[in-house]
Amino acid sequence: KTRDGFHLIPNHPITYDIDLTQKQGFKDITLRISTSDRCARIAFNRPNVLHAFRPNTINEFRKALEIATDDVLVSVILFASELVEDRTPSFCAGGDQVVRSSGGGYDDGTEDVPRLRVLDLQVQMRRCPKPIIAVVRGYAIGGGHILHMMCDLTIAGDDAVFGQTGPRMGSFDAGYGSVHMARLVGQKKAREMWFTCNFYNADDAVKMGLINAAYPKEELEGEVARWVRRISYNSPTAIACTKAALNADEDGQAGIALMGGHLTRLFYMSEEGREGRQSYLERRAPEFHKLPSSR
Ligand code: S0N
Repeated sequence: KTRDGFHLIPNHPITYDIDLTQKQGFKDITLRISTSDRCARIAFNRPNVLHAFRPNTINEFRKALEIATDDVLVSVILFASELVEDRTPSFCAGGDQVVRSSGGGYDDGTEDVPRLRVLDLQVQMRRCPKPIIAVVRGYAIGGGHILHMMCDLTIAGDDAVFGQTGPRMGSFDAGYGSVHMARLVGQKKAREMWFTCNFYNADDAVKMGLINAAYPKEELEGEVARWVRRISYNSPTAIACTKAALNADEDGQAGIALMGGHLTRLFYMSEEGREGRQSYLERRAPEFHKLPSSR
């Protein structure tokens, strides 16, 4: 450990001591927590289809994200994928085209109506106060590419491949998948990615600002650990408020409401906030004038 408290030792990957996958009955994902590194890892686990997602995958992901968000021992959340021997590495190959329905969404028989559940996950990620880091090995394609863009940071192995395929296979995301991409890489590059459906390697992605860093795949887990330790050493409230501010720029009224929620939570902890509640409970007029004015 260094003087300011975080490990700089390379190749010292995170060890996970709690595995909630079975307890939660997850079939399409895994969920593990490291109490020593204050980190949760949610990983796609459908290697036979390059971790393409079906509605059940997304519903499990949403549940896992809720668990990680509410866990007071977790400071940083990783979105990753399980690596399986003899299978091509992949982060996520987007929506599972086998269960894409002509009824206006994806239908794997687990819900009454076909839905685009991944859009709900995107919003949940924006509202999550904790930093979410995408750890990308192999393909991040289509809706899988959008999910990495929705993460606060993306760290990739040198085998990563990024791209959209929608206009080639009859799909598009006219929400965050387009607008947020343009904020990340600029209008010209975003139009290039969507209109051509070209794929980009990890170096290209770093250069265009699509991801934060790329490492040789053998070193990725150790480097991810260093990012996690560096971030989880810092103030969670400062990070949550900064994330909300950076998102509010794009999220309009919903973004401002989230910022406002953080403010109210902090205000509740102030002398002024406490005096308001106390005076009500004691059936007396509030004595805000006796407190130092913060204006
Ligand atoms: C990734 C590609 C280029 C890899 O090619 P490669 O290495 O040759 O492997 P394959 O042999 O093609 O694949 C291995 C096995 O995996 C299966 N598979 C791969 N991707 C999918 C998939 N998306 N759905 C189902 N199966 C998949 C292959 O079939 C193969 O299986 P086997 O071994 O049995 O033959 C290449 O695989 C590729 O191009 N994949 C398709 C990528 C794609 O187009 N994804 C979907 C894009 N669209 C979305 O994601 C829409 C998502 C969405 O829900 C949405 C809706 C509204 C608004 C926004 C969104 C959003 O985008 O988020």
